[in-house]
Amino acid sequence: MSTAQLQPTRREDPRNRRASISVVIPAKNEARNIAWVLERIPAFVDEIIVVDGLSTDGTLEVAKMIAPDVVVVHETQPGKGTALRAGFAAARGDYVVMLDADGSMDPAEITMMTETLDQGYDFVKGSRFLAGGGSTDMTWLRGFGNARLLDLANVLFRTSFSELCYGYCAFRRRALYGLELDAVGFEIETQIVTRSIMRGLRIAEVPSNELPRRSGESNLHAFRDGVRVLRTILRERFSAPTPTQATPRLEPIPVGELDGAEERPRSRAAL
Ligand SMILES: Nc1nc2c(ncn2[C@@H]2O[C@H](COP(=O)(O)OP(=O)(O)OP(=O)(O)O)[C@@H](O)[C@H]2O)c(=O)[nH]1
Ligand SMILES: [Mg+2]
Repeated sequence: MSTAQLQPTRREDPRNRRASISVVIPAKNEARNIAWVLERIPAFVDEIIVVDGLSTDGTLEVAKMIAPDVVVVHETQPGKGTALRAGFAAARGDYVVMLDADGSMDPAEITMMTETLDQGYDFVKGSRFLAGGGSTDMTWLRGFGNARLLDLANVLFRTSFSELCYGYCAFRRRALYGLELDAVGFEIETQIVTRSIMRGLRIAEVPSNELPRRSGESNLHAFRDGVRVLRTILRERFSAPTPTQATPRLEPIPVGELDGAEERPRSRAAL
C-alpha cells in the first residue's frame, strides 16, 4: 500500500471515516527481531514505516518479506532521534505510533494507545511504571537513572508523570509536527515529553509492558545517553519560551471534541 492511497480511500466512502494510523519503527541491525514485530502489528494500522539506512544484517529485506507494503525510509545519519524524525516526516496517518524494532514492545498495545487518542488526547505515552505495566529489561543502573531523571523532570515541569525515557508512544500527527523536534539520539523521547508539556498538549499515560530485546546488541549507553537526557531536560526547561501550559491536562476529553475521534476498526487489506 502506498501512502497516497490513504486520503482518496477515506474520501470515497464517508462511512469508513475514522483516524488513519501510521506506525514508525526505527531499525538498525534488527533482522532477527523485526519479523516478530511486523507480524504483530494490528490489521487496522494503515501504514507501516521502517526507518533504516545503517543496517548491515538485511533488516530491510526481512521487513519487506514479512510486510510487502512497508514504507521504507532510508536515513543514513546515525541516531534513534534522527531516524524517528525522518519517519515522522514521511507519515501520512492522522495518528502516528512509534515503537522499537527489537521486539521489546508488544504491537498489540497500539490498540490501547490509539483508543486513548480517540478520547481526545494529543499525545499518549506508554509507561512501564503504571499499574498494569512493567519491564523485564531494566538493569539496576537504568532503573536508578530513569527514576532520578523522571524526578527532576517532574519537579522542573510541575508534572506527575510515571515515566520519562520510553519510546512507545502515539500522537495526533498535527500535534507531533508542532513539537519541531531536533534531537539526534535517545534523548528524543525526553524532548517529545518536555515539548509536549511546554506546548500544552493533552497528554495521557497508559500502561506498557517492556520485554527484553529478542536478540542482538543494545544501541543505548546508559551513562552517555543519561547525560544527553539530563542536558535535554535542562535545555528544554530553561531555554525554551514561556510555557503555554505548565501542567498538562490529564482528564479525558469527550470523544468528538477534536478531529479524528472516529470509529475503528478498518484493516489495511480494505485500502
Ligand atoms: N534507524 C536507526 N535506528 C536506530 C538507531 N539507533 C537505535 N535504533 C533503533 O531504535 C530502537 C531502540 O534502540 P535499542 O538499541 O533497542 O535501545 P534500548 O531499547 O534502549 O536498548 P535495549 O534495552 O538493549 O533494547 C531499536 O529499534 C533500534 O534498532 C539508529 O542510529 N538508526
Ligand atoms: Mg530496545
